[in-house]
Amino acid sequence: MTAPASQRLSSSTLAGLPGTVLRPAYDRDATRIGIVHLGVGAFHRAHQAVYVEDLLALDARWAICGVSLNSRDVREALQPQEGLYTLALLGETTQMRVIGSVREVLAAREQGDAVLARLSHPDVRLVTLTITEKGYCLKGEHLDLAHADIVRDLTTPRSPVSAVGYLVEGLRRRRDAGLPPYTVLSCDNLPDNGGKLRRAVLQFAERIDEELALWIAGHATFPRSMVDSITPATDDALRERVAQALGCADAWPVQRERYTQWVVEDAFCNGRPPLDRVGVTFSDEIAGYDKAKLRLLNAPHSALAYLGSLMNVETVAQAMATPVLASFVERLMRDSIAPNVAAPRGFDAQRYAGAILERFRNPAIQHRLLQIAWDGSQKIPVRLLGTITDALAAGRPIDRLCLPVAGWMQFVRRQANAGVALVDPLNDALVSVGAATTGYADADVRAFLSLESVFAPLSGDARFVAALRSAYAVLGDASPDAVEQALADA
Ligand code: CS2
Repeated sequence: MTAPASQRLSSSTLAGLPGTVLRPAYDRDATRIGIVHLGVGAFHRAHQAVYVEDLLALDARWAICGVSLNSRDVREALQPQEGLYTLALLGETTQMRVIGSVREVLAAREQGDAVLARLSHPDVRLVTLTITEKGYCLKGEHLDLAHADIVRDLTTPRSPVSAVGYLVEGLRRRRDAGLPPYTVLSCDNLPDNGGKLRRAVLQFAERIDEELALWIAGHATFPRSMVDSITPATDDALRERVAQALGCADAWPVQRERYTQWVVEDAFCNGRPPLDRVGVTFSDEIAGYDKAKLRLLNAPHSALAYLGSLMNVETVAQAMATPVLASFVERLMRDSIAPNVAAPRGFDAQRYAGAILERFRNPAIQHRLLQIAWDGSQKIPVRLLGTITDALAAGRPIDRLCLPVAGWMQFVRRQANAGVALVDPLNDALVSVGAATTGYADADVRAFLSLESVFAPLSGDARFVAALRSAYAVLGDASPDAVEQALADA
């Protein structure tokens, strides 16, 4: 019997779901929370939590406590559903799967003590994170000691608000209780994500307790990882599809393409879940993988986001169906980025680029360019500027690589002039730079380059400045026609 749509997804509606809907293949009540995840957003729920879903059928000790650091929205949506939610796997047909691996959801701003209690629980042996680039509070390679959350947490480290603050306080409690530390596994799109997080945690810990910093350095590990799966944001159309398929309501389903990859450095300090048995690759060559993915998938994504939005295109698949954008992005990947990707062993950059282009073309995925455009000030450096730096060092051309960077500037300018706020932690600074632009490349590019956290140290390189100015000038008034012409010529 199918549950009526007025009902909500929960353990009591689970048994009545149609047979086509996959559901937990293990006894949820017998699982124990062994993972705390900071940043329980759609990406985590569509990616790592699904690997853990498979893992729980093999080993019941790794259920997840999902923590939202800033909002209570996920808790409010999932608590009435006992943590259950639907994953829609998009392809020629859509497979609905109810995921049960998130056993608890906490909103840290209101439940800080409960988060710290979880972090210091002996059963918890792994902390994973998807807090996006800005959540690391970095300035270049180091912790930004002037960041408001870090300043606050250094003053009151026992009641933190930042991810780094929580990690350190959790580790302090464990040390004091005689417990081993947890493995800290970053799952964000940052080059050397584990290394960056380790440095940030140690820099923070050193400032409050040097002994603690030494203990963390000596005992805790911070494996690097590379995560990949295209995950369009949830919208009402998805909620509707899920309600139709399940016969009951799910307040916050998630969706993603079928393709998924998770490569993790094999460096666990407190037990390693057998993730390799559920599709995760353990590797010691992670640095090559994360760079290749950031440069050959995320950078072209950002290029499409800014240049495509200027052309009034809405989704990645639509951009790929627009010949001038599709052929530009392919040249960008194959001719300008691939030569700057130092390949891991056995890795074929051209084949990898081809597979990514195929994924971008997938018409079953409505991945909005404006979603990818979020947080440009954080994404541009890790996605594009590293490639430009390497190309300059190797004496390779950078003109084409500068076009998406100029596209971002023009996008910011357009939004600022239209009075539309940007989803970006640097919104205020960007809007004031964008609103003061004149349309003259020299002055405008100079103003953008003064955004130190984005462009230093590259802004001091005369070759970069000149190429960026030309790219900005070539985009002209950034009207759809002007952008189209610029792309055709690039
Ligand atoms: C995208 C990524 O929104 C974005 O910035 O580039 O979320 C991308 O879809 C994923 O990294 C794919 O693994």
